[in-house]
Amino acid sequence: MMPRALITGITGQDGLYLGELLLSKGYEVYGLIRGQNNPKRALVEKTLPGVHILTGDLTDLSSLIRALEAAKPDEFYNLGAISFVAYSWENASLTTEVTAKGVLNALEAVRLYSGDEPAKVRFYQASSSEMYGKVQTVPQDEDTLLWPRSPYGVAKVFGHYMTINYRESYGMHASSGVLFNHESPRRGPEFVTRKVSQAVARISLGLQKSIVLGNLDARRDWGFAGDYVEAMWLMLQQDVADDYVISTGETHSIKELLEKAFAVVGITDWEQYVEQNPEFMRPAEVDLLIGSSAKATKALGWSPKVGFEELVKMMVENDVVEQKALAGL
Ligand code: NDP
Ligand code: GDR
Repeated sequence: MMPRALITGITGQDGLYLGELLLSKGYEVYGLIRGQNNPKRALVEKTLPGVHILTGDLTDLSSLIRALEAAKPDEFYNLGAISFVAYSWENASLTTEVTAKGVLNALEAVRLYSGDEPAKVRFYQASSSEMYGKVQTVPQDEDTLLWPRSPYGVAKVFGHYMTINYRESYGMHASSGVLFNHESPRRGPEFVTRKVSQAVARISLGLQKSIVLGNLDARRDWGFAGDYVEAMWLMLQQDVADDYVISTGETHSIKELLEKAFAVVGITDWEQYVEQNPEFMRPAEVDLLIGSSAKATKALGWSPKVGFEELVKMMVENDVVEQKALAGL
């Protein structure tokens, strides 16, 4: 029998990579899409041939139960969220409904669907390094104190502990991946890596003069999304559910990101193309993220394959091709 998986957030960066991974492993893949006429549906169907689309929303418990009844999954990957940290201050209540309470709805739907077999559906929760916020130790691992700094981070902490609580209360096979930033050519353009790779491509083609950013000193542990979805899958293949940090163990500032990205198109004096505007500064910043994935390496045999420079090169080169085509060059 083919294994079956249900993915929320399938239209997002990780949903597409995870869908590809699971299809390549012979899974029957079901994806939850929200909205009456989601513009990304065509992209999902093109990228994931054979995927089954179900409609529903994390804020609507009954839609999740119906999706479970239709998909009858062995594995449930909860990737859906309002995921843009900056937006979460402007829409804190909505972020809480989706990114926090949505996790409770997903867990509750799986619990109700599973009846007297609590571990029937293996559950993955997309937790985040944003939960560390005002970091207390370096590097951050599974035991580091959580001190979130944004409504998004607070919502993720709720989802994280609720996942642990359902595992401990009901015996569900529920795992959390505490994933550090991961990027790709599929990353949304609002996130800093893609904003930079698109701007660098356009500047090199003479289509744009400069890029306007916020804090250039923040440091992130950036990996490749394609590597990170492998870790999600590995977590659900374990006999016992657990929580794992997934990271590269390297940290780089936004300035270093700019330097490497401009270097891909042969520009070394990158400072002259960069402006700063308070509009892109956050009310509270996460200054330094660097993770330790020693537990995942030991227990799951996982380690990242793509390094920082290779990732930046992949994204800039992709955007040069994409921006050229868009501009008809
Ligand atoms: P994206 O922002 O690319 O995708 C988010 C997905 O959530 C989209 O498919 C979106 O659908 C869906 N979604 C939004 N609101 C709802 C809702 N009300 N009901 C159902 N689905 C909804 O995120 P990523 O792919 O980058 O990340 C995947 C998950 O991992 C997220 O939970 C994110 O918070 C978390 N995460 C991401 C990290 C990263 O660096 N990428 C690091 C750590 C955690 P739609 O297209 O309709 O908007
Ligand atoms: P982050 O990613 O908040 O870490 O959350 P983002 O790329 O938005 O910001 C990273 C850092 O860059 C600084 N920055 C800017 N960021 C954006 N978006 N735009 C700018 O113009 C800009 N200038 C500077 C930010 O201040 C920040 O320090 C991502 C999301 O995918 C979350 O969902 C996920 O949980 C975490 O990664 C891990």
